[in-house]
Amino acid sequence: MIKQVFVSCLSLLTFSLCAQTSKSDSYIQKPNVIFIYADDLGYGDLSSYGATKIATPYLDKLASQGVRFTNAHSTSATCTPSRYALLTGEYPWRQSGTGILPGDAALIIPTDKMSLPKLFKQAGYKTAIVGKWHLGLGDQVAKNWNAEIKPGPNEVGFDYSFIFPATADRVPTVFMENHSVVALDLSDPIQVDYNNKVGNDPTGKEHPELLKLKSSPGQGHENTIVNGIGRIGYMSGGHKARWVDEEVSTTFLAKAKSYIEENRENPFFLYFTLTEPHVPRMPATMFKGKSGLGLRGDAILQLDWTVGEIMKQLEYSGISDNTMVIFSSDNGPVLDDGYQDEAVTQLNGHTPNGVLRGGKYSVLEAGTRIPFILTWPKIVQPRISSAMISQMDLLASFSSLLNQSIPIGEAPDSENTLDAFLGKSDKGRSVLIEQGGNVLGLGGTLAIIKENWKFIPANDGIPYDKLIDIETGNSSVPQLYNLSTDLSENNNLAKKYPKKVKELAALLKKETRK
Ligand code: NG6
Ligand code: CA
Repeated sequence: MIKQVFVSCLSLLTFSLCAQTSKSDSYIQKPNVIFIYADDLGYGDLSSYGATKIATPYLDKLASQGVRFTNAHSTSATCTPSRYALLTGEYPWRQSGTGILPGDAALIIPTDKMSLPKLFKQAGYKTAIVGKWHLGLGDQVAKNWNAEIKPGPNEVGFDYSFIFPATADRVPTVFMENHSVVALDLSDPIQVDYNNKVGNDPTGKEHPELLKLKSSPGQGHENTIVNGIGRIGYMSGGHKARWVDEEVSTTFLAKAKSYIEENRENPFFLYFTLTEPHVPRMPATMFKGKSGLGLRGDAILQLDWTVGEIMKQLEYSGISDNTMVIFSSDNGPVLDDGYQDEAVTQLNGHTPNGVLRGGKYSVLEAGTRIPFILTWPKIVQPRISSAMISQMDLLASFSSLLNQSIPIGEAPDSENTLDAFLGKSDKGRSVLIEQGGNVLGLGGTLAIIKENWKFIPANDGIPYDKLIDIETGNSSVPQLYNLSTDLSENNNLAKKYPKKVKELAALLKKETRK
């Protein structure tokens, strides 16, 4: 097709056809980009990553059409810091206040900071976020939810936003379109408070008999009840605006699909951030009971189906060939993260971690080594890659693909590993720092990986969190693992290789001081 246009351009020598040629060429270089972000999906949760107790056919198909990475990382073992790094190209632990945010937090990304969506805008793209945000809104905690709230995702670089503010288990349980709550009713104003009860809505603590999903003892989630589920934080009002959990994912899907169709003629970047399988797991009724693994498994089936629907939409809009779809997760898996949803009792032998040790909140590999699939039918050949890549590197890599410069001092930790992302090279980054966390939202231990050697410094954190049944990776002695032969981090080689320990300890110090 392009060749044909080029030939007729030569023969006719008309300016308009020549212009068309260059437009087609540049369009090839400007794929639409959809980044699909799952929430708490583990390295072993997809059948394309070895799961045998659950089938994820749509994601498996995606994996078979592009590069499936086995050594891909989020920066952190919890949500807010991983998302901060993805969007800014900066390790989150360089800034304070980047731990798990409450639902009323102020925006933590300065609006004058370079960001992934701003890079796309600079390159002439339309940009949108549809889904979970969890990076704060407005310039202070106290805010009027019944008026416009700024700054937020739009000021960080998204032309269009349709989000929920924090997590599915935190108030306010409402959608926001650009600066306003959807279905706002000024006669029933919304109030949010994370310290004191507001309004008369029952709480999970006072009225556990009203819950359709029971909270786990000792794990919070017993404040305001919305849709039969106790949440973290209190809210009152906004009864028409409150979401129904079973509809959250399909609402996001509908928005994403229409955004794709409306923008099929121009390059766009869509940051599509789904909530599955984060708690509370309450998928659409058509998925309930379908996986045989309880609601967590059902939520994964819903996630898989949603990805399939996006792929169908791309076909329908006629843009699948030149659309890059990236699928990943913000941190590793957890079973009981605050609700008794049978994730533990109906696990049925499923291993959300795959062969990895640890899980969400952990500095061991299962905390931050996550599924990562990249497809771009026109350009990328299917394969499996073991290159070490980080979500944080997308910013510098897209700046290279799109020929855009990043201002000096911005995105300081983002490395251009474009060839690795496109499956053309096995060389990703050579050094990576991983950040653990904990349920209180505080930044956790930092570990460093260099050429498959991983070092975790001695620290005084708890080694095992019994509430969530996860090994944190903390230990009072230094740990050294050779990931090329011991991906499960079973053999601590620190005593055997003191020189390696010294080298990596020094490198970690140097990198964190930068
Ligand atoms: C923790 C919550 C957990 C989950 C997590 C955020 C408790 C005890 N646990 O504080 O349920 O909401 O925050 O998850 O409150 S994340 O994936 O968004 O980081
Ligand atoms: Ca998460």
